[in-house]
Amino acid sequence: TILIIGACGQIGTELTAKLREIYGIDNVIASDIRKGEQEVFQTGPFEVLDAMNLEQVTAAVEKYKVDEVYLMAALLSATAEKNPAFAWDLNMNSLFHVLNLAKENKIKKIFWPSSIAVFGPTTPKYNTPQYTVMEPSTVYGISKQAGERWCEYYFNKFGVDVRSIRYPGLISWKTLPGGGTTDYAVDIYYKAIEDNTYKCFLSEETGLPMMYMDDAIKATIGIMQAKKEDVKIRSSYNLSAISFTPKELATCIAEEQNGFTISYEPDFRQAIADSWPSSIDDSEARKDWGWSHDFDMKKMTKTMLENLKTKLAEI
Ligand code: VAH
Repeated sequence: TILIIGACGQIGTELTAKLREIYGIDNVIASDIRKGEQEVFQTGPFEVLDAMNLEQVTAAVEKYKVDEVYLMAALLSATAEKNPAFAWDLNMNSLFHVLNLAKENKIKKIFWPSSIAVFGPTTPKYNTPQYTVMEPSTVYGISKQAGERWCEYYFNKFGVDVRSIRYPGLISWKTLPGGGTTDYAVDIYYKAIEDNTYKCFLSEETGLPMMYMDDAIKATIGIMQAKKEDVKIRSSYNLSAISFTPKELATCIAEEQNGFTISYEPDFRQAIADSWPSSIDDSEARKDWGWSHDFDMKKMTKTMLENLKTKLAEI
């Protein structure tokens, strides 16, 4: 069976649905610090557990005879800046618990998400390579860089089969994101439908690597289904799909949404965004385990607006 820790988050919600589609509802156990209201959690096994509590995680692994764990619980970049100590504790202790369960052969395989946040202001900003200078300047980025080092260490020293990808900013309509810097690219679609205008908390030329959620879910399951020997990088793979600035995204939305306008009021998240790359080279993932993305900015924009119009009409 599969256990998803942090199942109620922006990625976890869609990951739960997709994994249950593939492996069957009863083979995919959702868990989070509290039960989510979304439809996907009303059917199928759900465990309320604290990802930092080893006893609770171990109990769930034993109760459901878990083989694979997707550890999706974490504080993201903006929130982590406001709670550095808690962010470090949650992001790292949850990882150690799962790595140690695998080291003790209580689970067989782990997915752990890293992020483009592992890169910092001294990293080459365009087409950032897989191997490069990484001096992350955010608490979240520091925790993800440290986590990558531990994943590679547990693979090399104890043969733990942990697999990881560096997510770019993720855009989806099913579940709101939680405390990220790239979340402007989700907010903008809601505001386009509600107000036909958006006040952006990043400046107009802030280029960032982004991806539609369906592509992120495809990559997550793709790397977990890859043959073990094909997963050659055991820190974390660069992953990329599209890169754009708020201005480019607003222009794309205005083509679908007549009269849409944007204004810019950068806040504390501007400094976080400025420390990250604008575009990523993910050729290693494409070479090693056949990664490819499906959504470009136009297709994502049409899909987001179409689905959000329906979702917001229901409220
Ligand atoms: C954040 N969406 O903004 C997350 C992600 C690359 C960005 O880590 O913190």
